[in-house]
Amino acid sequence: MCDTCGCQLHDHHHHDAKVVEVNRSLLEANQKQAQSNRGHIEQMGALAINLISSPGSGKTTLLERTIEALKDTVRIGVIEGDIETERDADRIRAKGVPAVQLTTGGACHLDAPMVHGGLHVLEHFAKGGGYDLIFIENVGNLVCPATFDLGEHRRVVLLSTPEGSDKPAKYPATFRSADLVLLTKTDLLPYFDFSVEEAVKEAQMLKPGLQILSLSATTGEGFEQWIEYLKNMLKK
Ligand SMILES: Nc1nc2c(ncn2[C@@H]2O[C@H](COP(=O)(O)OP(=O)(O)OP(=O)(O)O)[C@@H](O)[C@H]2O)c(=O)[nH]1
Ligand SMILES: [Mg+2]
Repeated sequence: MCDTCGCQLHDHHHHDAKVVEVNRSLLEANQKQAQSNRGHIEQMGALAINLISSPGSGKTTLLERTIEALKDTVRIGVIEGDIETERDADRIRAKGVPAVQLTTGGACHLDAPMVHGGLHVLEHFAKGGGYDLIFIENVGNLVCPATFDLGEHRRVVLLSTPEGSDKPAKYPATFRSADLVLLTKTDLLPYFDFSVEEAVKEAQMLKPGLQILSLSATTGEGFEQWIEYLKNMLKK
């Protein structure tokens, strides 16, 4: 494993058994904290979604439109992960929803201890009685976030049409770990060679039965299925 982020590397990178040992215990500690985060979130009366994708696939834009659609009926809180800047949290706050910005200062993913800190800050900003749904937008990266449980209840992976429909098989750990895949920016389908059929086939080859929805956060095409997914999740 990579000793900065814990991602899977080939064995020849690390002959040192100690490195492997340290990474294993890091991941075990992360898993423990993630489990505790899940309990914490449930105590808050909420469920959490971890959003993962490459930089720019549309995670924050998805959240902006989701907030517009749900904010009168669902109490939403957002934890934003980025290497630097407060930009994404500012975009969420502009929609009238509490947002905490976590900056990793270089790390390519969020981990459970960071999210733990974020949850405490989010609790502090709760307006009238807390949250129903907490979104955790991970650092834009299709590799590193896969290994780190943050304490979410659902993991949603986005793949946007300009990125190419061959990506699921190239980033298998991320797509295999998804509960739902969103094929985003469908309004751009006429301009790219993205094949929805290929993307669906590749993702479902990695994880049989994986649920996949297509949408555009710009035009709103397909958005109602996503909103339906969230409403069903909150019902259970
Ligand atoms: N055409 C089109 N553009 C979109 C859509 N969704 C997002 N975008 C654009 O894509 C760009 C990146 O969107 P963001 O929402 O910032 O992407 P992100 O995944 O949050 O990016 P990072 O947080 O940097 O990883 C912006 O210019 C958006 O306006 C969409 O459905 N259609
Ligand atoms: Mg973003």
